[in-house]
Amino acid sequence: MRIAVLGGDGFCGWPAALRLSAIGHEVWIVDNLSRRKIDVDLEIESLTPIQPIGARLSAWREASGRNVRFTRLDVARNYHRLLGFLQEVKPDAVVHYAEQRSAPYSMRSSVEKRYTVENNVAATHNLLCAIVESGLDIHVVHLGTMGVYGYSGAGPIPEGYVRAKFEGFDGTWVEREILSPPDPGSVYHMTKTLDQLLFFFYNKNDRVKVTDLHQGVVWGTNTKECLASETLINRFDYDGEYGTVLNRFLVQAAIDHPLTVYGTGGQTRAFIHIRDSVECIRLAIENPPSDGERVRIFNQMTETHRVADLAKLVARIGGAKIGEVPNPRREAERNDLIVTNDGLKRLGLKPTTLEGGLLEEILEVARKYGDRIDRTRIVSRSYWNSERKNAVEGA
Ligand code: NAD
Ligand code: USQ
Repeated sequence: MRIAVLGGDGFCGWPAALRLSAIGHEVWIVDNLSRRKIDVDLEIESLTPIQPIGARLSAWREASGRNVRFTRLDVARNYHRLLGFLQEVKPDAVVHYAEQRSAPYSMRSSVEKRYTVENNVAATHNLLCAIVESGLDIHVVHLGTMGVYGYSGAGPIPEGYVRAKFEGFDGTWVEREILSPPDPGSVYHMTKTLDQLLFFFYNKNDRVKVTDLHQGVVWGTNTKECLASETLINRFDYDGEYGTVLNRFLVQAAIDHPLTVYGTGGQTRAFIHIRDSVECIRLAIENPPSDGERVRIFNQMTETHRVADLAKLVARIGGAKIGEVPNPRREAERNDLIVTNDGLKRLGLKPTTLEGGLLEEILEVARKYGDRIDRTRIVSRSYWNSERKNAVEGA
């Protein structure tokens, strides 16, 4: 297949682009390199020494004999270039990773809030609009988030839709299957709930084929393809704004920093290893929805864990102390989370779990690049509101 990977220079997109290329698909990466620019602005760097995109692509050519092409464009702002790209390349599928993905970054100030909404919503809308204008039959595989549902609720979280009963305009009771009610916990997560409505409309009106993958927190770093040469190494964020919880704890353990458990660590979240994340993209692309099918939604996660339990596990294997940090986020102190994830398993996903011994491997990566870690950037400086800011700074 011909596949465009929007956001293919990022943490999830880079290994996915390489895997799709390795198994014989023709791959184009589209990226505006905004994530690298944010690192410069925040004065942080990936734990791993990621190489410029040109060097990455040459190394891949050398390692695999395959060509991945690159187009630098801003999906949210360069509409006509995006349309021209689609008309020229005529991809069978577009994997859409090209959004600002950090919840803490999206809550830093009005600047980052507005950037996140403008970037993410415009990127998704431009893509849908350009597909319709091109007249091409392109399957959109979008990376959404488990956070669209909120993190608790009555019973297991379904895959996208719920059967609802509500009072209609004329007072009679109506029963209908609707998108699960959105309950975002940050400006970033809110953009993903807005994306869902865009997909709903363009699917209903223009029959655009969409698979929306509601992904949990991704952990791990490299895939088989990224390990083929050090130049192909994947991004690894550990800082307070972009690092995600399990990868952060492993880096903290590697440098003897107390693990930054927010509040009591009672938050339960859904997780997936980067290798499974990449495999899910392959499964979604190779099994597109049929003509006229509604937006297909899968929960892309393999297990749920409570933050306090993750901290205990990392403390045990990495010999770290557990710290307790006042929570900079406005979120429930404790929640339970049960998630349905049959869709991707039915397509063939074999979940990689925490018991698989992969934590040691990540600790090794963290130790190997330990001299690149800036301890001053571990603590998050993004607060959900002034009450949270005062609670953290007061402590
Ligand atoms: P990332 O920031 O590492 O990668 C995103 C890439 O998109 C970057 O290379 C960035 O430069 C690019 N980009 C952003 N806006 C763009 C635009 N307007 N035009 C062109 N390129 C643009 O993030 P990631 O961790 O790889 O996440 C990828 C996607 O997966 C995101 O949409 C995110 O919401 C979703 N996701 C990530 C996780 C996770 O734990 N990392 C979990 C669930 C969902
Ligand atoms: N947490 C800590 N200590 C830390 C960092 C985080 O206790 O040092 C807690 C947070 O309070 C939160 C949980 O760990 O309760 C998860 O936080 P996270 O930073 O790992 O993940 P989150 O902000 O939710 O965002 C990440 C990705 C995002 C994706 C989302 C999936 O950055 O792109 O959409 O995971 S989900 O969480 O399922 O919504």
